[in-house]
Amino acid sequence: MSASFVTPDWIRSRFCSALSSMYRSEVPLYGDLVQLVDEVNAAAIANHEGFEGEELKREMEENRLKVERHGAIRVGKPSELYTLRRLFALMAMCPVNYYDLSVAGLPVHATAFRPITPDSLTINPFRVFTSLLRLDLITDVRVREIAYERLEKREIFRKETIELVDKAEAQGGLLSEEDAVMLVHHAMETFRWQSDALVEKKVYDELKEAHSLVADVVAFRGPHINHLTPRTLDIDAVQARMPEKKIESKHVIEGPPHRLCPILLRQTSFQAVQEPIYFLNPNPNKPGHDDKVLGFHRARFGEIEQRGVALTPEGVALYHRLMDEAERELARIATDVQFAGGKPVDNATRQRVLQECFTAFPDSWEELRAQGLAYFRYVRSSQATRRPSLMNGNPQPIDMLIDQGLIRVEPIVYEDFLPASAAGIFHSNLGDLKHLQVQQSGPDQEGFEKALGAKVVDGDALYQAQQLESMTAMLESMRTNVA
Ligand code: OOG
Ligand code: NI
Repeated sequence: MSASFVTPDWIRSRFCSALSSMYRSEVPLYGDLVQLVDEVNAAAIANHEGFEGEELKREMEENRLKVERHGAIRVGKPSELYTLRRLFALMAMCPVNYYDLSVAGLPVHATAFRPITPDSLTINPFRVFTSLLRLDLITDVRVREIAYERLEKREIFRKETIELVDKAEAQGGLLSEEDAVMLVHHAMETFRWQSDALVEKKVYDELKEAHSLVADVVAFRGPHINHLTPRTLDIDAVQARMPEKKIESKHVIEGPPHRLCPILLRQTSFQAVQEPIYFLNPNPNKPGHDDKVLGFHRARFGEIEQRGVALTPEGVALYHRLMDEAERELARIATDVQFAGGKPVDNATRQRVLQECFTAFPDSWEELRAQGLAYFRYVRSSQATRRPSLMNGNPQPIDMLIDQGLIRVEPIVYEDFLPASAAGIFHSNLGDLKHLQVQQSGPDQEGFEKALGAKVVDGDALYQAQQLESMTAMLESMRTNVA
């Protein structure tokens, strides 16, 4: 690589850090959450063992633990998604997986732009969960027309951003440091909060009546970043301590329960804050009507995540089976007049029911591996270097080499999202959705990919490849006895 170019990983790190400072100043409560997470992490790290132990120490040393893990935006039209893909590509962020959220009453489908190689993920794992509005799912014809018309006119990217994307593409996807700094600078304009709305108050109310999500996308000049998400080492502790910091937490933690061997992803957030917005004045020239029309909007929040091992399709199937079982039991409890009387079940009850159902999910690394439920990286252990003769010309089953301590097995972290959890996060921050009018016409991955201008990458294939590559490299090093 020419010395005058910076790496896409470098641009991603700079982008993530710019977003982080901007978001802290825009949503001060997010800063309070980060502080709480730091406190909880510091306490947890002292007695953290096993899976995360070594990695954590390394991250502490390299000061990577505090780097945000993801954020989210929602865009309104295909061309916006298309340009985002080109922009994120310069940061080595590829669209991974297709998420259909219409099943949860949300008129959007989504992907997550993220680094896909282990090295890139280690340097900076920042991802952006990106949703595209599906106006075809909105039943109200008038609302649909207003939305098309307003979105048609808006331009969420600065001309300088587009010019730099064009320039990078002409240079094989690379930029000089000076250009990369300017790219991040101009791109921030797309992600920041813009309180001057794109619509009049009457239109906003109409959009919101159809679906709060439509108002959040269509009424604004840009797809304001709606949350950032640091990593916590103890999500249960952060959830429990939010009230102490005067942070109004989401009702329940999403995802699987606490386990010895964490799987997939657990998430929670705080309730979106109310922010002032200024609507277009419908009568700008009329004397006495030139003031801005003040209103309020809730969209932006703070979230935390705790990740575990990536599951194989068999593991994912078992996860869904047990989650369904737990949801049925929780629904039963919620309708039990004596217990909850139709009110949502509290987090403690939810976690207890999940714990009970998940006793059927093996909770040791050995079992998860033996039953093919999770993905692992195979690494040659230091013992293998000392006892090379065991392998010389005499291949042995991998399980035996693991038992003999010649191979170490490390869980591969889940880097993607869970549609049901994402839907829970959306709902918690959109307020009361009693006017749900979303048509159920199923997923539209083809339509999404057309807008994106590319196919989404299959997350599962990435984990599978990582496991296989580690195994091949390890066996090869054993065979040739090159450490
Ligand atoms: C995205 C919600 C999904 C997650 O972590 O699952 C998400 C949104 O509210 O726009 O970020
Ligand atoms: Ni999120």
